[in-house]
Amino acid sequence: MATIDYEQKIPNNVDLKSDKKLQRALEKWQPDYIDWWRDMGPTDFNENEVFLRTAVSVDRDGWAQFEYVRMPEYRWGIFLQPDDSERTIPFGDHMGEPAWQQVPGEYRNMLRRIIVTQGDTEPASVEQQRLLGLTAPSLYDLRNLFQVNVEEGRHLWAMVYLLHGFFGRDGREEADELLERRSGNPDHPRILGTFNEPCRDWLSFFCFTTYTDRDGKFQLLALAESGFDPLARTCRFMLTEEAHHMFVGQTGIGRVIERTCQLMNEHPDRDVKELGGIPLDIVQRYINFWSSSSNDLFGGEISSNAANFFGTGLKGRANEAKLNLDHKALEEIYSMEVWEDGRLSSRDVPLRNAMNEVLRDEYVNDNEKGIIYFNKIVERHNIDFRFSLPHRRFNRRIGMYSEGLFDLQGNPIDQATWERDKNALLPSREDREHVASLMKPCHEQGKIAGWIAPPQKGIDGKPFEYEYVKL
Ligand code: BYC
Ligand code: FE
Ligand code: FE
Repeated sequence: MATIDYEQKIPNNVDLKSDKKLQRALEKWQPDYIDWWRDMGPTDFNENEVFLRTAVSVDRDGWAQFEYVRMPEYRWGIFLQPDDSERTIPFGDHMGEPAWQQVPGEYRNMLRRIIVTQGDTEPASVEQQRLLGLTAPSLYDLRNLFQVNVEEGRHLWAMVYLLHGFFGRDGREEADELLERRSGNPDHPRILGTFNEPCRDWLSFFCFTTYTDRDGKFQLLALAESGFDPLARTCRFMLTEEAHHMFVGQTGIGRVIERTCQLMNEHPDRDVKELGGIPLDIVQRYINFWSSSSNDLFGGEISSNAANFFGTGLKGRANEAKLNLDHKALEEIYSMEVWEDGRLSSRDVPLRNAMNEVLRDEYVNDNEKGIIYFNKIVERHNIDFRFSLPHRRFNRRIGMYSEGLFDLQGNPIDQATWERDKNALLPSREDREHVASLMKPCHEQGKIAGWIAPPQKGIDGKPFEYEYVKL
């Protein structure tokens, strides 16, 4: 079993103690990380004991161990999927060559940029979520928030390990900067758009963990195929943590819907808002916002960066090695609707240049499944409302569709129509104020706020009423 050495100051399964130089670099960075956590993490709960899971082994089954931990004492560390010394590069121009164990010199800058971009999102999300604990709807939810937070912290560690271990001095500088940029700070923002958006209420949190963490899932799947083996193995282990983040989001939105449906059926003649629930159309608008913003995280539809990432073997498609595909992707074309001169038309793009769109296709598919789950809930309550996923062209800031305005079905609309309809498409100020008005903490054991249904089960076989956080 690939166990993790918890005797070390930095838990790891990469035999850190025999690499003194790396150990020194990480030990120097660690106090800055803890300072950042105490400053920019869930500050008000650093002294509370939280029922958290920690990785004990990196094998598929053996990893979850639950215990009470104070967050700043969480055993952040460096865990890689055990190596497969036979692994070859599964795609691109170097396909079939042994996977790189060191940074390929000619791709160094590109690789570092990918790792920095990935790394930057992790602390950003912790910053975005840092005040949510103050308004948690239950101890169960509070604990899930903190579980997500500590794991995103560990994902930062994962990228810092790569920067320190493989990039020398500029890697160390990048690692320092990962603790210096700040979500939403106009002078020193995080790199990608969504990670600068405020996430002030729990409906936003559930949408974030559904849609933004799911971008994380697909980006990690693509990087898990990387020809740079340490990155691939790091991302494989991160993916095991990611599933829980999306569970929190998906079931969180589902529980909000569940509660609203209950209120609607109990009081058919009254306004859900007055009953302290979140109307379904507001939930839909939050979904519209976070899913469209997260669509941007896949980059432009036609991208020479994406073509280079693929050609060089640094970033593949999701599950590349397992799928029966032309792994060179040199001959194929991808047909897409392009937005040019104010109209849509069809164009064939060399597949490598369309790799962002290929990954976004998978993402959109997964998002569609989530919508089916939401609709099952409203159907079960016999309520005449159906959720839908906005078209990928809707509300974009990145890529060619950002040049136009589109409705939820992806049809072009003019500025006047957008202005007229935008409060029906995206959360309005009124929507946000209503949601904000419901954000009162419910920190009492076994209790839950009125705008959300309790979960079907608790964590690690414990009941919902369990004391998940000792306040
Ligand atoms: N916002 O060729 P283009 C996660 C920039 S989430 C701002 O179209 P490319 C997590 C782009 O950088 C997963 N800028 O895009 C989730 C480029 O800049 P330069 C994070 C953007 O490079 C929840 C320019 O626009 N991982 O783990 O093919 C909680 C033109 O770029 C954005 C990764 O992202 C944007 N949305 O693709 C915690 C994986 N999009 O060169 C964690 C690593 C693009 O003009 N990153 N730009 O300065 C990548 O693979 C690529 O950088 C991207 C962009 C897919 C993000
Ligand atoms: Fe993450
Ligand atoms: Fe995540």
